[in-house]
Amino acid sequence: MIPKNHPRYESLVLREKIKKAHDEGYLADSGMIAHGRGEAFDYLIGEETIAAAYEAIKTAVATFILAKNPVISVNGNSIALAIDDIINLSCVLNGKIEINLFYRTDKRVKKIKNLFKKRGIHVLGSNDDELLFIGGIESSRATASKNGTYSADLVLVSLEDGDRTEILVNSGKKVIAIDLNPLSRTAQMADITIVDNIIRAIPLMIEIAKEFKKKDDEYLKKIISNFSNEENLKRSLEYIKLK
Ligand code: PTJ
Repeated sequence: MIPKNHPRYESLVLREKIKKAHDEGYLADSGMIAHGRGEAFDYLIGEETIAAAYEAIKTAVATFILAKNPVISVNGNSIALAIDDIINLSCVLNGKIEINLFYRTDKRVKKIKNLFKKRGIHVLGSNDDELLFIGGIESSRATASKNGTYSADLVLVSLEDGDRTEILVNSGKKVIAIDLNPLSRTAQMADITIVDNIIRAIPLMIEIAKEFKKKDDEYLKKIISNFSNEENLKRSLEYIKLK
């Protein structure tokens, strides 16, 4: 039981969620380590959405709205922290949800699929789906649903190791990454990187999506054309250095 007045209450609650997901068998063992890395970077940005991230979020939402077949890719960590927000985002933005695991086992896939099923949501990427493979990815992350990632024009990835984003980008897909580490391979290779905690980024995306859905395409295209991921990542790094 974490006392509510503990100065690190929020952070400890997230740790509990990660631990629970591990106990329930759908979070990879390494997911604990990945969470710790995220915590460290979150500390460095002051555990708040910085201005650069806010801009990346706006660009990400504009790009998402203009996409034809967008997919939200989920893994053990993203589900443990943000399953309900991810479902809300997929509803607001009409995005499919697809399971994509680095440490893929039938057991983990089944458990994650059931978490969505309990909430009335059908997910792609399970063993019942028509699965294809994206060439050049050596890990299980190569798995791609025929109607999802394989044919998607946009993939939102989060809390991911770095073996997929570059290949997705090179195959012509737009990639939006949520990653607290601006130096990670995923962050560097994505088209749009949101350097923020998934637990803050997704609710903000939902809020902005509701507003942007009322805008015309020209408005959205202007936001996209004013954005440079390289510049944005530099701003995040500067923020960390100067803090
Ligand atoms: O569930 P699986 O099998 O797909 O495995 C997932 C893990 C997370 C184990 C795997 O993808 C992995 O090892 O990831 P990495 O290489 O540790 O990368 C995870 C990235 O997510 C790091 O750059 C972290 O800084 C970042 N991260 C961690 N927690 C958060 C985060 N980014 C945003 N919000 C967080 N809460």
